[in-house]
Amino acid sequence: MGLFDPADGSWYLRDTTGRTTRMAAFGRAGDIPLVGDWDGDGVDTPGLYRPEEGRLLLRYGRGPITFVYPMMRDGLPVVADTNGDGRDTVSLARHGNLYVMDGLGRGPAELDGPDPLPVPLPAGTEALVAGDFDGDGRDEVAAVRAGMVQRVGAPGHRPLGYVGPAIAVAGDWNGDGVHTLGAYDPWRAQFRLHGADGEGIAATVGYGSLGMLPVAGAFGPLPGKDHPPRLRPGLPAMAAGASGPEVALLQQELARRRLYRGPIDGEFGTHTAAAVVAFHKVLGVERTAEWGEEDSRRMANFVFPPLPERPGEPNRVEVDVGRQVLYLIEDDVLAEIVPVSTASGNLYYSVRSGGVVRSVTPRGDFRLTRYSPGWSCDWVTGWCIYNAWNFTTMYALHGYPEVPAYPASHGCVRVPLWEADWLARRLFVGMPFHVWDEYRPATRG
Ligand SMILES: [Ca+2]
Ligand SMILES: [Ca+2]
Ligand SMILES: [Ca+2]
Repeated sequence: MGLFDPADGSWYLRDTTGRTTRMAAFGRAGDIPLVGDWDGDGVDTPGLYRPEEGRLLLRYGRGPITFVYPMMRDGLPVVADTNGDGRDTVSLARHGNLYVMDGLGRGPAELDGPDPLPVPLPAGTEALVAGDFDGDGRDEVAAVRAGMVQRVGAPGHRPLGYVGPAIAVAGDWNGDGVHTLGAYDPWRAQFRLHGADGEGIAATVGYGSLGMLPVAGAFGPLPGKDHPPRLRPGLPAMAAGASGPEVALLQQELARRRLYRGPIDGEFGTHTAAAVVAFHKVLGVERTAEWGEEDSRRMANFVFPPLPERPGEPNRVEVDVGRQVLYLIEDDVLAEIVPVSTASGNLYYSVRSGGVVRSVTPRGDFRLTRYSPGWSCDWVTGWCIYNAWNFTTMYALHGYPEVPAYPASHGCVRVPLWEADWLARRLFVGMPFHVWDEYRPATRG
């Protein structure tokens, strides 16, 4: 196994005896590390896919000579020997389709012969991993979705395993010619090697730090005389005003958990604080805006809460009044978690009705019926709301300057202004909109 550190481009290759060989800097932040046997000599060597430039950079040894190939931009790469000729190539997924490529660094249109047929991926595929999972000498590609790893193009096969929020890799850990899953859990700084059944964990290895990206391969004989990377599970406590690479790592991980949509700029500002509050809301712990000592352990165990299944509604909004968040579901996959503030349940004097009323957010199954972009002000009450999406004639989802961590509105569903801008690009009139206090999945039996 090995780790790529995007902070300085270092590669740490760990051999089976546990010794480390450090490779000179190769790559930078934003690159996706790859490992493969590009020339078929039985030794895996490093490579990088640079999504924003559409480039594949390969090394045939551990030396500094790099070969550059053009590739499609903004894809999800996976290394596999899909035709079983002993050479690894890089296939690419884009827009929900996998393009299997048996040549290096070419787009489907530039391949000899007919274009490869794109293989549809399961909706919400987050990552790809490949290996010879059945031991027939050819690699299979598997898709990772919500932590479950499933072979692509093989419906009915049982999943290869569950890696949870960790980053999946595959390898022949015991040398029997069959690949099994592994995963790197960056919050525990730990590799977990799965057994053949995909379930049992055969071994765990503490290695590296949060922010490093895993690779796995047969690296051949290595000198193994270098220091291993600094072992550091999790992130230290931090709060608004903090800045630096550790804040950027926090932002990156909050974004990976669909809790943060701001820039990865290493500045712990309002947006990062709101995402930390949302993280605490989903967990059901004290809703502070500070990243605490115990939060790294919580993040390591973080899974999305169960949500109601709604056949025929692949795109919808679920407002969880109990947790004070909303879930945006797209293509039946949880796309984003946005903090909200719903009705306080308190009594207040209503200028409009001329009496004391109780603030209540209606529960039930609605649709977004009307969109009012920008600020809308009520001339009777003087209240102004931003980017309002009505789900009844009286109540709307809207942006508001104050979105406290507790229910505070008069009945509407408030979101922070920047989230209202962001949601404006994802919501649509007619979209199903559900409001409930708590969801508990029915237990079988
Ligand atoms: Ca090789
Ligand atoms: Ca091949
Ligand atoms: Ca196979």
